Amino acid sequence: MKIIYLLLFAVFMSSCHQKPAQTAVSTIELAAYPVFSPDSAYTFIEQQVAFGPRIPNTSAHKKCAEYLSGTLQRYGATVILQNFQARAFNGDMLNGVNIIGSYNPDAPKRVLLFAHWDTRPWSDHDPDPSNYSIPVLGANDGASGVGVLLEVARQIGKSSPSIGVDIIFFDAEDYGAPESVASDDPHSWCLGSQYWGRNPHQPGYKASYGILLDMVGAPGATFYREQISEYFASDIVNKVWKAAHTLGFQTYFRNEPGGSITDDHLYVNRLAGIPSINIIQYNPSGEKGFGDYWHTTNDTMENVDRSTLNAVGTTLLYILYNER
Ligand code: AHN
Ligand code: ZN
Repeated sequence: MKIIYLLLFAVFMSSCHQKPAQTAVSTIELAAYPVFSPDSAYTFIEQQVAFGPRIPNTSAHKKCAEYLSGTLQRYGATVILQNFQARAFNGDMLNGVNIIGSYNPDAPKRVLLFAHWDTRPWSDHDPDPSNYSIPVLGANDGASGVGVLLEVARQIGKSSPSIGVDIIFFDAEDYGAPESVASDDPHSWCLGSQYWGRNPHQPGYKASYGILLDMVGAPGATFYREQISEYFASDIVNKVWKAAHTLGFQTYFRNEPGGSITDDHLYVNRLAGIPSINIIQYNPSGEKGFGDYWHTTNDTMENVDRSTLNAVGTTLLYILYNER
């Protein structure tokens, strides 16, 4: 009886849901999961970039925050805005906002998905040094992770997985000290996640695990097993890379060690104690580890690829809808 129901469910859902080619027996074990739309994710990235650079204390930043919280709300999330102030390495006082959207708020088992939404005020890795003072547009560095998560939110809003999901867009990740600054402090980055780690939006907030997306939009991006992720949450790295390979995305997800990258997941691990990983474009043997356009004036829409967005987004949906 139960089996028949599940098989009928599978046939019924097949019009709008993906299912891997499987036998009837494993059909019963694998949940249907929504089809990720890379076009939709791409549009969410375009809409962020259209505001211009999203630098704390600017009007584009404020408008984009409203766009992000409004979009999460429109897709059925319960939204909390966490305003904070943080002092940057150069003395600037930043007015930041972490944007938090929750689904199934009462479900005990939760997965946390996160990305940074701010963009870097300086193109300090531009090949032309005279571009240093130009802000990064952040199509890849910032908007891509958020765009994939907005599309995940849109899908959850239509039909939720059985677990709870929290999505956090962290602010002030990319205001860190350039390498040229003597006090090149790793803690000068990730100010929003550091604030949230010390002041969670709910006291004692916990999730089973967390996944950070950072720079998930470049054509031909490679995601290696990042070392901070490996240290705190190797089982989650295994789970995600195994899912990606099952889905055929092994050209993106490389089963080899990557670099150790200070990023928002470090503080979610250390301060909030939630085992978290980073899916980040970083090639440990490449001359430019984060890609040619990282922290340059060329981090623009022309260098965002729907296939990369699709590999990451489809992998996330597959994982969320197979959790019990
Ligand atoms: C450092 O460069 C120390 N971490 C990289 C974090 C980052 C910056 N992600 C995007 N932009
Ligand atoms: Zn950056």
